[in-house]
Amino acid sequence: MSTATHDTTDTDLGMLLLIRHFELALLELFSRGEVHGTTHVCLGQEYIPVALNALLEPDDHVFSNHRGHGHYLARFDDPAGLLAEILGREGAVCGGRGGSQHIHRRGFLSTGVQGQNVAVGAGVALHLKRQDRRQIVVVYIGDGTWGEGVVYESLNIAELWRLPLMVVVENNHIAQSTSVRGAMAGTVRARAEAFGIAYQYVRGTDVAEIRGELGALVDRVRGAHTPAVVEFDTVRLAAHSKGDDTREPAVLREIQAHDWYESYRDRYQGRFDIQDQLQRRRVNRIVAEVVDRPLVGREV
Ligand SMILES: Cc1ncc(C[n+]2csc(CCOP(=O)(O)OP(=O)(O)O)c2C)c(N)n1
Ligand SMILES: [Mg+2]
Repeated sequence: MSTATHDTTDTDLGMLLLIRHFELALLELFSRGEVHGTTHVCLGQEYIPVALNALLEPDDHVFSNHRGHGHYLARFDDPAGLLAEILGREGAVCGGRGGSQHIHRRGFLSTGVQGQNVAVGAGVALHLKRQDRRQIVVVYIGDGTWGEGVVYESLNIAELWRLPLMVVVENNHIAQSTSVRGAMAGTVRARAEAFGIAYQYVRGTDVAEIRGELGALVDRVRGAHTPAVVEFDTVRLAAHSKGDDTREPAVLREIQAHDWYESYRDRYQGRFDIQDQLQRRRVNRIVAEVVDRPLVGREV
C-alpha cells in the first residue's frame, strides 16, 4: 500500500517553500552572473514532486528533465549539494560536471535531452520487473516532450510488456515559446488510452488531495506491473530559461493567479508563514555559504 497521507504536513509546506525559495534565489544568482550556461526553474510546479514523493518508496527510480530541481529536492532535501552542482562549487552532487540539467544520484537521473528518459526509464522498469521487485519508475516530462517519437515507442513497449513505468506529464501548456495549442493534436489522455494505458488527470495543487487521487494508481503500477500516465495541468510562472518569455502581460497575470503559493498561504496561514520564513532563511544561508566555496572541475 502507498504511504498516502491526507494531511498537508509542516514537512510538506517546508519542502514546497524550500523549492520555491531555492528557485527564486537561483534566478537572482543568474542575474548576478553566478550561473554558467543556463538553468530552468520550476516555479509554479513545485507541488508536483512534493505530492508524488510521498507515494514513492526510497528504492523507486525517478527520471527527471531539464526542469528538474524540484524533482531532485523533493527526493533528497539537498539544496546545498544541488546549488554547488549548478554553480560548479565544492560539495557538488556530481562533482560540478552535470550542472543544472544532468544530475545523477542513486535512483535519480536527469537529462536535458527531451524524451530520452522515457526510453531509459522503460528499460529500468523492465529490469525491475525481471527481478520481480516491487519498485517502480517515475519519469517526468513536459507537454512539449510528449510530442517526441521515442515517448510512443516506449509507451508501446511499456504496455505490451506490462512495465512498472509511470510517466508524469507536467503540462504547463508551453514548450519554450510554443503554446501546447499550436503543437499537440488530440489530448494527452487520448494518446495514453490509444495504447490501453491507465491515465489520470490532476488539476488541483493541494499535495494531500493529489496523493488521495493518485495513491491507488501508484499502488497498481507497483503491484500489477503495469504502466500509467498522469497529466498535471499546471503553470510555468517564470521564463523558459534565460528570461526568454514571450507571453503577453495579460496571459502572465492569468498564470500568476494559478500560483499555489497564494492559495496555500490563505489556507495554512500561520503554519505557512513559519515555514516560509524558515525556508527563505535556510536558502539565504546556503547561498551565502556555497558561493564562497572554491570552484571544482578545473582539473582535466
Ligand atoms: C531532443 C531535444 N530537442 C529539443 C531540445 C531543446 N529544448 C529544451 S527544453 C524544450 C522545451 C520543452 O518543453 P516541455 O517538454 O513542455 O517542458 P517545459 O520546458 O515546459 O517544462 C526544448 C525544445 C532538447 N533539449 N532536446
Ligand atoms: Mg511545457
